[in-house]
Amino acid sequence: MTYPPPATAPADSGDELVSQFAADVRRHLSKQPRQLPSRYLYDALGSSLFDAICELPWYRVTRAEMRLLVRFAPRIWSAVLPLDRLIELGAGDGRKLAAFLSGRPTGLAPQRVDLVDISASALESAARAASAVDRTRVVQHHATYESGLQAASGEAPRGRALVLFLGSNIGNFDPSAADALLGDFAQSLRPGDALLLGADLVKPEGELLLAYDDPLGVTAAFNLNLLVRLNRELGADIDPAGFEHRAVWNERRSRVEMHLVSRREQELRIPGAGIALTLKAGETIWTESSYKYRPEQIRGVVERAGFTAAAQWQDARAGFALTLCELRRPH
Ligand code: AVJ
Repeated sequence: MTYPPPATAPADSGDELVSQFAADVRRHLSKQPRQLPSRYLYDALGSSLFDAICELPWYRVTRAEMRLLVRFAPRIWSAVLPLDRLIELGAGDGRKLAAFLSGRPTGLAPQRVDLVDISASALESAARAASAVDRTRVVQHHATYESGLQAASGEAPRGRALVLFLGSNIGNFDPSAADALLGDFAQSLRPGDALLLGADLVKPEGELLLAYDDPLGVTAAFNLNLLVRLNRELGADIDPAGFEHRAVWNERRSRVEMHLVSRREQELRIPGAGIALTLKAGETIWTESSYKYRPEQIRGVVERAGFTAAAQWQDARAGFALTLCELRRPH
């Protein structure tokens, strides 16, 4: 059941991102199957839990990408120099940015680093990592990828820019949304600008399930925390113990899905979003998709958006690829 939003907005609705949260929760929880957008997993606790996930032996994305960045940073820098702007979308804790920056030729630094993240706590730590670079101005954008990139790329200096879109963050977008997102990047950039894209590759199901349903339960906590956030920010009263974390490999769609499974029939009242709904026992809320790519599919998605894939490096052990792209001239 859906009824109009409350006349009195939630306490912290001065923040535009909070009312966006309410609107998204209302819309996505009313869908069938029920959903919640994965970007809301990253409140302060969610960001910390994600950082913990990156330390788990079963979640190899971050370490694989780090190895590639350390190894190939000098080559990437020499391909993109001279560079005025470095823009990172979804900067996270800033460790990858720091590794990439420390691989640059001595004495050379972009004039400006722009960090875009929907997590305020992640932005703070990424900004600390970037501030170690002398004479570089660090600008933070507490925003979504698209609006953050648009804000960042509109500002001076406007020489060549490199966008970092790492961590397989692209995996959260379904194929048409990934095309639209990269098309959006192309719109905000200019010919000659570069994009470094990190994407997790298809691998055996057993490995994928351990990565998304780890034996320590950290990923379960990360997923269940979304319910805790509904309680805190939208005045809900949900018992997280009434739900179970579930990860499934959807082979046909090439994605790992995370779901929250209701352990019993229960009513969810979310006053800040103006909704109340009844979940059946076993009914799920779909909270995330992590698409896994084949190397040639990565090249396909960037090429369709107007980029040329100039180089691709793979970590065969963990199944991860970094692809360096350049925006083509329109013809
Ligand atoms: C940060 C979106 C790339 O999908 O692998 C980790 C998030 N979810 N474990 C991913 C995540 C569950 C992660 N991304």
